[in-house]
Amino acid sequence: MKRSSSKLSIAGVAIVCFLGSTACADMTLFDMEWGDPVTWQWIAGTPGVGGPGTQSHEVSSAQKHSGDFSLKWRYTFPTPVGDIWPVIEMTCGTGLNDWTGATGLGTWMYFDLTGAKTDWTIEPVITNPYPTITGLGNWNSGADGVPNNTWTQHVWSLSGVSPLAPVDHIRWQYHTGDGWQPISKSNNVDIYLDDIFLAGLPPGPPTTTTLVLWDMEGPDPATNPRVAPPASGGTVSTAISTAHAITGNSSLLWRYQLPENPVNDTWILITLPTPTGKTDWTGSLGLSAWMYFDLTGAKTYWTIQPHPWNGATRYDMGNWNAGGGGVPAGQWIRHLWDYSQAAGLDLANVTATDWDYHLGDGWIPLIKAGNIDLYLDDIGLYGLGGPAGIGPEWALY
Ligand SMILES: [Ca+2]
Ligand SMILES: [Ca+2]
Repeated sequence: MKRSSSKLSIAGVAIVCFLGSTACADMTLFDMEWGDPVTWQWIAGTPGVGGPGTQSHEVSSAQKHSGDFSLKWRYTFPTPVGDIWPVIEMTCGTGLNDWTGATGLGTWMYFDLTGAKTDWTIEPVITNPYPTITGLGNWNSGADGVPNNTWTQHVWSLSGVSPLAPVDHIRWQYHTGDGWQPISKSNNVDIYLDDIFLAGLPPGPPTTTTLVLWDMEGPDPATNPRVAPPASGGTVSTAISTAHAITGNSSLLWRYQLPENPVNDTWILITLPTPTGKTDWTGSLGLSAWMYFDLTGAKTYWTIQPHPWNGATRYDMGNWNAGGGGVPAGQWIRHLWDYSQAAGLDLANVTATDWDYHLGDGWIPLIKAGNIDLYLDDIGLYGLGGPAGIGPEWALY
């Protein structure tokens, strides 16, 4: 499935001021007017009381804090439930991943709990590379006396949270029931989010940009796909594919055909030569890559790690562990690597980048046969000053 082409342009960025503010110092990351920035998943629930239910989401006009739309998150109960303690979670990109200078992360929320009797808590968790995961604290509506069915704003402090650049994802965790007041309704509980914003930033568009080196719209740029010993064998191939794309029509499919079932702890790599004329990476802060892991039927952890080359030297930019970060397969994920672990890398002449991909990784073996597919798209340099024609980083969403 191709990712929707919803993009947030500079013209679409809203600067929101609130009562009492003397300066316009909040920046909206998501106004939900332009498409769905969110991927959603269950992370936990309490089975046995009517089952775990289901959740869904859509951009909706039913309730909105600004404009015409908000993001509606529906939790459907199969039957009336007693004291259930579901934890549901959604993940979205950050829109703008350089949060330097921001003092808080805020959102507007509307809880349609008509017919329900419950408290609810919500907590954003932000992730940085490597990954660093920081919970910003639960906010409990009951304790704060906030009624349902009204738009409510809350700001979580970013004081002491570091680093604030880059921040690549926000996970929103929502608890209800929570042992205080059980949910006493059947059918749906609807949560609306709108105008997720950073507080404390000066107004104006960000300057951080991404220069895409590989958009995977042309010939396959990968060379030397191979399984490195002592892996369990199998074959690795690459091809340009139209099955998934974050932008344009295609991405790079990196296929690992498993030799047997199961396979334990293997790693493979591909090499992407730096495009001609773009070997000077001076001024960038790191590498950005979009990844889509099709691990359908597999149970595994996986890590990915870029290694830029210059001269005859291969540099290490650090593992990113998707399993440890709780990132699911079957969706586009963006990750940023900065150069802090690539000591000595000469950014003026980067000739290629190896991409190591570990599967299983000693923790949980693969339990499927057939193919493991990884799609890569829009690999580039982030943090550049913004050469003409290169869009703002949040335009990727
Ligand atoms: Ca809106
Ligand atoms: Ca593409």
